[in-house]
Amino acid sequence: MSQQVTEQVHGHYIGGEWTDGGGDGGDTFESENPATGETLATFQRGTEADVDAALAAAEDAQEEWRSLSYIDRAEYLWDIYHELRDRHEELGEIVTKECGKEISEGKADVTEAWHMVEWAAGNARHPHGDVVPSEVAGKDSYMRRKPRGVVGCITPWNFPVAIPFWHMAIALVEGNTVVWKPAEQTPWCGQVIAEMFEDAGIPEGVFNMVQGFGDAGAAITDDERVDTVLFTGSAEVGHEIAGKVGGETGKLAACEMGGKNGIVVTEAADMDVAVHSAVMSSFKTTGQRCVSSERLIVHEDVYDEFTERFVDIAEDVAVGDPLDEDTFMGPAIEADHVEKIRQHNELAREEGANVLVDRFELEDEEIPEGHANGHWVGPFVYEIDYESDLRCLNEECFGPHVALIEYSGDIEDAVEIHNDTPYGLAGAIISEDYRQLNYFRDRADLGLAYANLPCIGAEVQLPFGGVKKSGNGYPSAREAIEAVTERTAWTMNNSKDIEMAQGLSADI
Ligand code: UN1
Repeated sequence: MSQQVTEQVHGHYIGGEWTDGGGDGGDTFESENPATGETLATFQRGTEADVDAALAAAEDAQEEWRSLSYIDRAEYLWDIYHELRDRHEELGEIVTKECGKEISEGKADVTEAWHMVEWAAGNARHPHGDVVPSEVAGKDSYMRRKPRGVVGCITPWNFPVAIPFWHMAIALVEGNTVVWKPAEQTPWCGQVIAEMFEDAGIPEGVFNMVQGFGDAGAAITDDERVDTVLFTGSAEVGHEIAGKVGGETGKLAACEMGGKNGIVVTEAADMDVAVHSAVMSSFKTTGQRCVSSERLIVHEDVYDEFTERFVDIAEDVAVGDPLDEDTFMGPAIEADHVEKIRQHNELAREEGANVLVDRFELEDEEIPEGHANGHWVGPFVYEIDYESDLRCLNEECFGPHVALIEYSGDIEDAVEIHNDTPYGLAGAIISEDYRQLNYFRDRADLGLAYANLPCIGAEVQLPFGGVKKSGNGYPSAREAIEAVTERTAWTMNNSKDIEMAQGLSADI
């Protein structure tokens, strides 16, 4: 399926075949362009039976796939790498049309996807274990990896191309087979990715894609044939998944799930860097990254200057057609999400916010022609006196909703406020004082810490995950390997004698 919008109902990709989309009279759902409200395409809604068939196919394909060499498995991914690069512009536009991110972000999503594929496939030619010394001279010990088996991948709409590859490129190169459910808001991207696997000739059953909603996702994560779940999305769903794995199930999960990310601007900050970083972090992707910042914690000495400059930009920042290169913020993903953002804005007011910018409802003239049905929201900026239990400072909005908090005292005081949320994913410090930077690095509760930068835009070769409510494992890059492989400690005797470690007697 290319850029063409068709009447056809698109199916699932299971066991190397496309299901007859809609042909069996099953439920369907539509993908919508959030900037215009128009329907992009229609998809079959996955049922438990579809998930069952996909898991059966993934199980059947396991033995043959894991028997290939790493390098042979990676070859299929290299084909996809080239396709992602060759179709960069076209795919970037599809991302933008389906999830509403402005076009440079749509393209960056595709770039991030091929970076991950490059990392995972390239990794096939790197060492995959450790040689470990033994206490006994005649023994050799190695740490070897083997695939866990079937990996279930559940991915969000906000990075509809990159995040599926965070999960799947690594799971597949490591020898697992995959059942994937794309987000229900971005099935078109799911369709295109599945076509890429088909074009690459991946053996049947190795990669399976079932379209659908949370019920299809739960059918994947609950099934005992799934050995590892890789999940990126909301804390609510992530914790439900994390609660169901482990223990007797023997199932593993690596989940990454949201944040209430903070940027600390100290009295030693460069104001240009501070304002620029905060604007990028709070409003890029219309605040809909799990790493977006919703709290700006600013020292009293620079608070007025920072606030004035930040507010000026928030008043002015271009919200509009995401396909237009001059746009900074596209729409929110869907009508329900606009409502959720409205409720967060209201909550802040109820809790005593002094609202400095309220562009929640755009002026008519701000809405581009032909886009009246888009899900528009603009920046909402407020200042509030810090109190630990304010819900607006603890609950993630996932929108262009940002609190300014003035602090006095030292970096310790700023970090105390920074850490006072249930989350801990990403954050930044803006300061020219290296002691403050290092203190933040070591004491801020987060997985992705930035100095003098926005807190968005992580590169794929870094661990991506958080602490507290934000994280449970790292479903990306090197750390994801831990979730999709078993380790075998392999010890070999090079002599004819049995000699034991720990001084254990071998006499019989
Ligand atoms: C997300 O926010 O949901 O670090 C993922 C970033 C991107 C990934 C974001 N590489 O902003």
